[in-house]
Amino acid sequence: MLNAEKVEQFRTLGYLALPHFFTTREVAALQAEIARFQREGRLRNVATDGDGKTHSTSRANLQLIPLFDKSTLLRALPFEERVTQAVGQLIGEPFILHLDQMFLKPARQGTGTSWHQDNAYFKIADTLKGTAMWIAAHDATLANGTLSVIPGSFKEEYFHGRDPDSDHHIRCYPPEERALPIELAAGGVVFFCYGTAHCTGANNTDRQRAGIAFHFLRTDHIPEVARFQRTHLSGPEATGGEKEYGTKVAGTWEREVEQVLAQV
Ligand SMILES: O=C(O)CCC(=O)C(=O)O
Repeated sequence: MLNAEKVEQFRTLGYLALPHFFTTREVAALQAEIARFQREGRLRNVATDGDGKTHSTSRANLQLIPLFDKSTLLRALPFEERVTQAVGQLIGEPFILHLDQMFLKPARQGTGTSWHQDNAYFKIADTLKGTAMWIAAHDATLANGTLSVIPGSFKEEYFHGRDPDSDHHIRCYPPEERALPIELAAGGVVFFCYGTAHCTGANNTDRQRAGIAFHFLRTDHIPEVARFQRTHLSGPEATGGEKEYGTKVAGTWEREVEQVLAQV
């Protein structure tokens, strides 16, 4: 359970960092799945050379979206009680899993995801009713381009245009002097609401770094037009994944972790 102070921080500043949210074993399982995705050639470089079209050969921002259909481990993660409890406290119940994705920054060549507010995509009425949970799958530092947020920026709406450094993203130019980089050991998470401006930076180190992001949205804020996933995680429509995936997913996280680790 999050204490009142933490919930209050999310509501007033639009973000909350929780170090050591996942255990060392859980992190090892996440890293093993990332390695499998890489072996299977599933990641796609979305970085472009300044025209929003030409894929860069010198810089890489490797994206994989969605995740639920490629990994039973990652499909189980958002159902985990630690996650649903925290999300419920931060944005209120009931809520859905809105989308899941991963960004990997290769050593030296890794480039960041530019500044944006997720609500520039989702356009929900109250940006505190949706949150990302960004997981540091590896130690995330200033040197390898960890996540930065602009505290309080959910109260402002920045203009977004096409990002010339990505083949499909949009970006904004917020007041960067207010940026707060968040360094976290692997397994730490940052919750940030749909209005919080955020970005990641270049990876200037000799080791790759990945972030895995799940987005959660209160059901009373689901947009009219059907977009992305809609897996009910709490409330009367939640079936533990049976309705969406045809099998009970809730409660399988620990087993999934052990299964992945047994194969390493
Ligand atoms: O990890 C990244 O590079 C960007 C993540 C992000 O922008 C998001 O989850 O909304």
